[in-house]
Amino acid sequence: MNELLKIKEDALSQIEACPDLKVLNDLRVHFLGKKGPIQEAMKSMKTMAPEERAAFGQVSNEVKQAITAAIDEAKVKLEAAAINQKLAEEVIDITLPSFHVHEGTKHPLTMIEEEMEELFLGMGYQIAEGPEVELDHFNFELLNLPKDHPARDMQDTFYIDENTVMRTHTSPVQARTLLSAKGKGPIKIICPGKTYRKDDDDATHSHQFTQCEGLVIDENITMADLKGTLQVFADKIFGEGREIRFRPSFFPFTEPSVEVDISCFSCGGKGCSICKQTGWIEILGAGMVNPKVLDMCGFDSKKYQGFAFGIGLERVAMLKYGIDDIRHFYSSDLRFLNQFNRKDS
Ligand code: 2U9
Repeated sequence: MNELLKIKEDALSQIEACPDLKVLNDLRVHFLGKKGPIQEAMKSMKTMAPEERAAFGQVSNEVKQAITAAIDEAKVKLEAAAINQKLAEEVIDITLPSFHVHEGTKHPLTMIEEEMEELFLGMGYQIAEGPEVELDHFNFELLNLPKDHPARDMQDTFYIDENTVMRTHTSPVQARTLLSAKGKGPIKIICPGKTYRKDDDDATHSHQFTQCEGLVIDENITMADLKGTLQVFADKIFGEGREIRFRPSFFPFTEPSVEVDISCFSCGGKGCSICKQTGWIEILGAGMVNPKVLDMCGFDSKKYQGFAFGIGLERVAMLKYGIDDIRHFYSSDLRFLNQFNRKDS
């Protein structure tokens, strides 16, 4: 009996001093488990007289109950203490200032591209896209640039293999669109996208650059339609009141072909450093679609005419935002990119 009471005393004092739930569980296993001191003490029951055994059994049950109750009580306290400690450790000071979240911004070329898309979608155009790795057939042949054509030298080309190139312009997208229309107009598309030429990179050249070409095919399309369309473009992108002028030029895919200038948006035509004192800024190339190209792309050139234009988006962005080096667009330099953090764009 004394042994049992000693076990109880020992257990209760250890439970009271128990520092955490893990130790408490160890105590439970020790005192109430099959190999614990109570079970050990109960082995002596075998040799006891029946009355003594009954009394011993009752006391051992009371000791077990007392230890179980003490453990349950300690468990509740220790659990509460553990939660309180966790809460204290995780306390958040809501008065502290928050971290500044650095938001990404639109790339200036994306801004120009989206501005162009919005403008031309508003005039009823659709946006067409195509592969950047392109067959020679679509990039050159269908655009009136056969293999021996000297004008191929105008476009230094990255060849993947004999028949495959990195597209040198987005014109193959138009050729593909014409072919899938199977000779039936009208067609009004713009084709923005990446293009590649084997140039040495410098302030005005980049081996990878961005074009937005446009194509309109219908019956009775004239150069006046081209000029009106480009006037809307000039006003929207460079500000109301721009004048435009055509100068004769040559592209194999258009005939006649023109270089298009706009009156200088900086000096209004008087002459300044931006327009090199001429009052005019060359902005894009354009022309009436060469009937040969129409025929090769499955359109009857006696019935249909069309105009096309090609714009280098880096040039537009450089002029519009006063950027002096095309390589800035591809440097990923945050000092450059963060200047375009406009909330309205
Ligand atoms: C088809 C028919 C005609 C696309 C055209 C230009 C004129 C042009 C340059 C501008 C600056 C390229 O980025 S740049 O160097 N492009 O001047 N592009 S007409 O004419 C086409 C295209 C497809 C079927």
